[in-house]
Amino acid sequence: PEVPSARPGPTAPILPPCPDSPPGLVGRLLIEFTSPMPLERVQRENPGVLLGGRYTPPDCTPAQTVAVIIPFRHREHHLRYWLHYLHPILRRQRLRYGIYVINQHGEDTFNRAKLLNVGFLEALKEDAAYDCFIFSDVDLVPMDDRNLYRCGDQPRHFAIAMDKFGFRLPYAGYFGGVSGLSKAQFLRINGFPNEYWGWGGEDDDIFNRISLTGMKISRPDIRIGRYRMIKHDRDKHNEPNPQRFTKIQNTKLTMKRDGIGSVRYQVLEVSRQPLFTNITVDIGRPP
Ligand code: UDH
Ligand code: NGS
Repeated sequence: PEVPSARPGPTAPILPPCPDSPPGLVGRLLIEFTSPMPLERVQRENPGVLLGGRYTPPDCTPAQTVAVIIPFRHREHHLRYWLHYLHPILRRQRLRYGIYVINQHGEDTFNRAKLLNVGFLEALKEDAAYDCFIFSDVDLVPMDDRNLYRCGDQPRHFAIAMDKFGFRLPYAGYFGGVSGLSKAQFLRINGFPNEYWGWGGEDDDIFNRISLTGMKISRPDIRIGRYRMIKHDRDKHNEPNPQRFTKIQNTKLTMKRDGIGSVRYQVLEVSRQPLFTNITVDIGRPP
């Protein structure tokens, strides 16, 4: 018979550190966006995910706490596919994580990078333990679960082989789609620019910030960093920004004043859904 321990046990079990290479990954995945994806189904299939889209592995202690930040407006059906595919992947990767959808209020011009800055600050308000930030477009799903959504000693670019680019980088300095920075790396570049209204260039500005601060981008193997993008038409109120080409020439000057230290916004609603936290925010409009 079991002999009860003489000493009082700890309140929570002490779990071993999560392994560097998680067991139980499956590798290449079949990703498709054909049949509709009801949220109720995604919820049913992810019972381990806690309110607000939080998850902690039951069997080990992760080294990092990862906030996944998604810039968002009017893409509900993309979000359902994203949640359907990503929750099981992140779980198999043995991550402690939370999902933050940063929803731009109103119909003024979209501003992806500013929403990502908001996500960084608001995730930290939810949980000061976040030390790794993964910034993901809502329409990008990894095709291989060995593409681990965690941070390293350099900023990481995950979406390096997208189907729409023939599974290659479109250009050497491409940093769009899905990227990850530790809290320290993010603060070192003063976060992301707030002044790119409309489509294009903000990811190149972030690339410049990283290079200018002497960091190097880390990328997975090209056979592993594969992505499917959900096909869509150009959104309303996110037209190509005609100023983007001149702006990316000036990152060195602008990054000191424009970034996480200067972001102004107003949170309108924080709503903890079963599979994600939805933060609706007024980020203003272009000057
Ligand atoms: N996003 C929204 N809502 C918008 C605009 C952008 O949620 O109205 C978010 C979303 O996470 C998206 C990301 O910002 O994945 C990047 O924006 P994007 O998807 O517009 O950028 P992308 O380069 O598409 O993927 C540009 C238009 C391509 C039109 C191609 C027509 N065949
Ligand atoms: C570059 C854009 C990036 C964009 C990339 C891929 O030209 O912001 O194309 O775009 N830079 C500028 O416009 C300065 S895509 O083919 O995904 O629409 O991410």
